[in-house]
Amino acid sequence: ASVVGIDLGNLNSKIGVARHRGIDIIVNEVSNRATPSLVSFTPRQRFIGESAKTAETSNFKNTVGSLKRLIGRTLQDPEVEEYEKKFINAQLVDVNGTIGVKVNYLGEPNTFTFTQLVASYLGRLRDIAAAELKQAVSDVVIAVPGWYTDIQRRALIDAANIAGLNPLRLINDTTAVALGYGITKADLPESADAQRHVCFIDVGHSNYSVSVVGFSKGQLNVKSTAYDRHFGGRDFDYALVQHFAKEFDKKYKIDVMNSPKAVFRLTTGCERMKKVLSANGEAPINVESLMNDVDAVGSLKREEFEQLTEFLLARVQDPIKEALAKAGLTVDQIDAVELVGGSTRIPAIKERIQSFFNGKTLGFTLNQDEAIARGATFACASLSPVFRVREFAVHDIATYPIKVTWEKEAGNPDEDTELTVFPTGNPIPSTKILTFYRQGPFELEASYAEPENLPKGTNPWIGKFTVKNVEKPASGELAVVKVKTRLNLHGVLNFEGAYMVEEVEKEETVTTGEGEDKKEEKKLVKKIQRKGDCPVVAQYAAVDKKLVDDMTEKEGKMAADDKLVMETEDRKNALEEYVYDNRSKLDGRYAIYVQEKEKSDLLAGLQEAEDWLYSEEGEDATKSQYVERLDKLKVMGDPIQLRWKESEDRPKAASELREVL
Ligand code: ATP
Ligand code: MG
Ligand code: K
Repeated sequence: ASVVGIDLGNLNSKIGVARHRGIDIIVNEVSNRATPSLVSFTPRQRFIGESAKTAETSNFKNTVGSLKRLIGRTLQDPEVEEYEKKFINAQLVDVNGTIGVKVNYLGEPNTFTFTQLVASYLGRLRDIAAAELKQAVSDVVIAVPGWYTDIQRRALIDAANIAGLNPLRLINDTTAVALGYGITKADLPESADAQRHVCFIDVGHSNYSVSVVGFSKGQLNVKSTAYDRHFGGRDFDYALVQHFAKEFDKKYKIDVMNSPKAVFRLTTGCERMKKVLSANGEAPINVESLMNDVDAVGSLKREEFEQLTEFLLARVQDPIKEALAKAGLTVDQIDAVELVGGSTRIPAIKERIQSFFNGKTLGFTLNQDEAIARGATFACASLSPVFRVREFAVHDIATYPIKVTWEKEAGNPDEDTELTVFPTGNPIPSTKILTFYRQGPFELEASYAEPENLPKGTNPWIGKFTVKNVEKPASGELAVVKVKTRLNLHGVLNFEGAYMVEEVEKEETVTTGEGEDKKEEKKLVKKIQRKGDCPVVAQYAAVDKKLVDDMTEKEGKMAADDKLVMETEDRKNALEEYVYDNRSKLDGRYAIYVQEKEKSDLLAGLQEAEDWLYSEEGEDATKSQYVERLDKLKVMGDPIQLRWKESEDRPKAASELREVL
């Protein structure tokens, strides 16, 4: 089995693998360590990752990003309208109550949910990892924002399963960073009472997370987390887009904001400018044929950039303040501050953070772009049975409190009807046993206890649990039913089962007294005894298994189609290459090894193949047609090549022989 960790970023994703010498962040097919988080659809095939990015400008309406933002959401979520829409060029649609896109694929309109899109994308990452490891990839740990809700986590697990992956854990982004930090530190305090407190700050493309973590030897304890879910590099880019749209409207009389394509082009230019401004006091922008054939140019000073983005910069300290308050720690009690995520390169962000910490030195000891993937890979290694890593306990906490509610039992008027089973800060994972006194079957519902803190529009309902076959005991009292609930390693809530118990009196041997007074006595003691499991039915706010199976089948078919398109392309290229290669060599290096008749036959064959390749039929033929044509030419051409090759090798062999003599 392989060990793989994925940082599913909104802009780019990174993949880590564990090998016996350590953890490596691996490169994709064009040798990049980060792979664009994009899926695109064309009349012929899908492009995913790097190839989707390459084709984005010409196919931007059928290129879909924001994958991690929209999985598990609905089209009606007010946040989609308010924050997400402006970053998406594809048409958003509702698909059976979840959000999806409508794109042109294979010449027809098609809809896909974001679960499917993420599955397609994870499939690409899986292939990149498999190519690097030269083995099939299944076990993974995927990093997610700590603010992901139950339904987002379930959707991501579905997506991973659709891609044939087995997520051992969804790990919260900053927890992954903390794990990567802690596991390599040799000097952590021995005692858990003298923990080292580190504040981790991740500002990425779309979101901003803070966590305060206590470290001691062999363990980390997440103390608190805080988020700004709508704060990241893309918001800075968009502020620049709005600024230059106005400027270019004045300067060139073009209405950029009303042309999605122009906004897309301008965004690319603005992101570049933003990065240049991190290292320079002033930067140019230059967008060729922005719209109406206008080549737009401009420039901006860093101070102006900071003024334009003050509405964002003013929010930088808030999550840090909140995280410290929740952890009950002051700035002075924080031993180190570690920054990760691409947007912590913005000088003004660094300054605001630094000033919050009264000038404390900010740490960049972690690889800013790769720390999450690295940590996720460590987590996968420690969960994997095939890998031995140093023991390092990760004590993470729940972000949102979860309550369980039920109807009052008729025979028990004083009974409460709800309980916050997993409060904020509850450890993850965690199992709790609830006790109910019932005279018959009953239902429980789980939901988030503070819906106002969830991403806006999230349905707080998590699931329903029906406990059947509950009967009053012969004694006439209420049955005592225990229900097992678990917040698992993914941060997902499950009802795991129910069983009845009864109180019985049992004879037990009890030891009393000490020394000479020591006596053994038989006594009747009351004991709780398990009576047997109740049949149960659990239902969650997730797509049902049948739909996941359908999506798995569809993904498998699309992946197979893509593979066939690529192989067809490959065989077409091979045929073309054979034609050109042999034609030029027949007059060159093969000339003395070929007879006149052979040569003219082969040349005729090559010509015929070339004509066919450029005909309508040959332009777009099947893989087997290209293979067949190539094989036919090889029957004529390969013997000639062989003769040449043999005579090339012969003198070499002779000279080698001479040397030996
Ligand atoms: P998210 O964490 O929101 O899912 P992500 O993980 O893909 O997104 P990162 O890779 O951490 O995001 O960061 C990407 C962001 O960092 C982009 O907005 C990018 O423009 C920005 N960025 C990268 N380098 C610089 C730089 N030198 N100056 C300013 N911003 C930068
Ligand atoms: Mg990130
Ligand atoms: K292990």
